[in-house]
Amino acid sequence: MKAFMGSGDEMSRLVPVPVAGSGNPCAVPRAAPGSVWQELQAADKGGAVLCWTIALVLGLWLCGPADAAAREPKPVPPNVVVVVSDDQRWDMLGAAGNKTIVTPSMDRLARDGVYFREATTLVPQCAPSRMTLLTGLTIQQHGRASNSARDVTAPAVNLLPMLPRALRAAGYRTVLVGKWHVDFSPVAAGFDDVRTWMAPGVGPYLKSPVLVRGADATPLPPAGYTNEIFGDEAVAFLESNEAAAQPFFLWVALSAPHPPMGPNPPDVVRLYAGKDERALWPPGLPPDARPEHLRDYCEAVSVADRELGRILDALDRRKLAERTLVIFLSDNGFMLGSRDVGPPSRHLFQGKRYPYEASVRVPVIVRGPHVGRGVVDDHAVSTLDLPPTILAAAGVAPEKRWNGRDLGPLLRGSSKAGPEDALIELADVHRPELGKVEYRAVRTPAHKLIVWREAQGAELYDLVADPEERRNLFDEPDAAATRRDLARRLRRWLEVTSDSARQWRSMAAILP
Ligand SMILES: [Ca+2]
Repeated sequence: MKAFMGSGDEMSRLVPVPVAGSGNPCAVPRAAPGSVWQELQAADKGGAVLCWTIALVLGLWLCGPADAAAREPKPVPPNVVVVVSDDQRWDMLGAAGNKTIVTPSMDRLARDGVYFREATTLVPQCAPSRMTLLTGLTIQQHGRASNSARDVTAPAVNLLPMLPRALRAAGYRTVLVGKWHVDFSPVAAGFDDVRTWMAPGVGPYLKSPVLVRGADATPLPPAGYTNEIFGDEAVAFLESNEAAAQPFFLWVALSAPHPPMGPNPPDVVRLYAGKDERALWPPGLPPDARPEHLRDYCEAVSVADRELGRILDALDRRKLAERTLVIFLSDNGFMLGSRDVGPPSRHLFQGKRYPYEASVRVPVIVRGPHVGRGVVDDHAVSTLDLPPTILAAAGVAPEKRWNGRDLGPLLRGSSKAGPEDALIELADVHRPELGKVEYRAVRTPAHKLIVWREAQGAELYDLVADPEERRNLFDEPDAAATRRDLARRLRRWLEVTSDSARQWRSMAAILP
């Protein structure tokens, strides 16, 4: 499948507009280094920038240079809304070709933005994945290698880069709603407006006793559907005067479709009532999988979709959509009973943690100003790329220690080149009852190389010919060139991230 990139027509619509309150003819948008504005101005010298240059010359002539400088408005950076669903597989999405799942809002976002069809999470587990989204770092860099692992040698929170903190320093109002699941307070991460949230990684879907409010985590009385309450909070913020007063970063972390997957509102339950269980199977789930609670899972995905839809509607109603970057993603996928991994306990049988497609591929969709519309992109995009992408869109220089890639040129269609491979990793070794799961993997849209720490072995898959990853090609002579290429890519990731996995015995036997 070939990527479809933004057309020239789309780019021609990307004309800088005067910022609010800039009726002054002396006013010229000022581009921050490396910002969207700067690139647009560079790319569009014959159009809007020329108009503004003429206005500037006239303005300087009319007002005088000192007056012009004094009145020069700052460009308004885009608002940023990040909506995170929880444990949503890549194929539990209409835009991914799933004809049964009801996800009109996610599909609408894909139609109006860029859908990264080959996106993967850096780390397929809730807490470390969220740490990566917040810090822009790999698991060894931020110290949260799994849900249960807290590296005591990890840097203190205030020494870690934090996306909300960087945006707050750039003048953003930073607003948290929803599931948190990391060890420190949202305030320490840089959120200055902490609304309804839940500290643990899991909680009831109805009348939850673990919802709290504010930086001091004031307990809320159990009431209503958890994800509706999160949606209510997000919409209330968007409807408030605060949302219009300054650029904002709104992080909405839904708890759906993570177990317990229900109970769900009756109108959502009706979406799948009477449908044959087999009809609910997502396209990537192999025929020999043994999914449990598939109907609940479908409902819970639609619950997440509905809250996303309410947020998109609120942006439209408040006329904020034109200047808001919306990023929708899931923190990790879900095995959903495939591969028979682990002992057949329900938790592990259903779970994530593993470096296989069901667990690591996630929906990632971006919509916003200057972003292409209806674009399906097949680059090897990672959740690790989102923090630098967001900061660059805000006109803020990304952290030097970040290894994620700015997806801005891909989003704007100004470059057809993009990430060719993605790192995938986990070190979940602190729960002996679940077995040690520790690996590094590198994935291109065509192949994946997995190196396990304990098993002294490796797996190599052709994801195009064998999307269910059933035939390990690692020892196949015909796959030698592919194996070398993937090993070279993995070595590069381990080097640039200073990963001690380079010293694993299993790794040393494989790396070039
Ligand atoms: Ca999760």
